[in-house]
Amino acid sequence: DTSVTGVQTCALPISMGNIFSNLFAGLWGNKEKRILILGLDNAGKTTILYRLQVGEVVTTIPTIGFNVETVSHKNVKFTIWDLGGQSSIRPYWRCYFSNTQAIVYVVDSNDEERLGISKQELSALLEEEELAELPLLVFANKSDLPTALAPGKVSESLGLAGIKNRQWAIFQSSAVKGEGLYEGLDWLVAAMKK
Ligand code: G3D
Ligand code: MG
Repeated sequence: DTSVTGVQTCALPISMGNIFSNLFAGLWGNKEKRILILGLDNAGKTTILYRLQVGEVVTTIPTIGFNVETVSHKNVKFTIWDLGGQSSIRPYWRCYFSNTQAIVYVVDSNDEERLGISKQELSALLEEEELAELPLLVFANKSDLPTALAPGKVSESLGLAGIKNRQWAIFQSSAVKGEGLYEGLDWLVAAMKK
């Protein structure tokens, strides 16, 4: 069982390949939309983005001093940064919130020690007014490692069951093996259409 969801969903078996373009094809017309990919450093965010092969990831360092990575694919812009840094930059998160349609939160399911911090960062994120009601996809990443916690355990540690007023789902993934990513995104696209 690879997923625990806050709504009734089924992960359809889908083949890899060019499926990603198909997922997003014709979803939103021409208006640019944003998907945020966030989580602690070392969770696997950048690896996931490269694994999706949506294009060249561009790193920028705004004057406020944190790395923001972006890649655009059709009219969808993926924006990534590491949480868990200084709280002084938190007000600047908002600079990247406009036009956001969905949140992807990535957790290293082997990093038990930092699950508490990861939970706090997620809670802070979900309190952001501009992100209210947006669907949340959590990747319990690095599932290929023997010490990986089951997604149900990760879900419990993050307190996902307490999330109100948004659709959410957690999928285990291995960014290095390319497992679970499309299943998760398939759920997310369906959630965004609702
Ligand atoms: P971040 O962007 O969230 O900070 P990265 O994380 O994508 O840079 O990944 C951090 C490290 O974890 C990288 O290792 C990367 O290869 C590894 N990693 C990412 N996803 C997985 C996964 O699913 N399984 C395993 N086993 N490792 C993963 P390095 O050694 O390059 O620092
Ligand atoms: Mg990174």
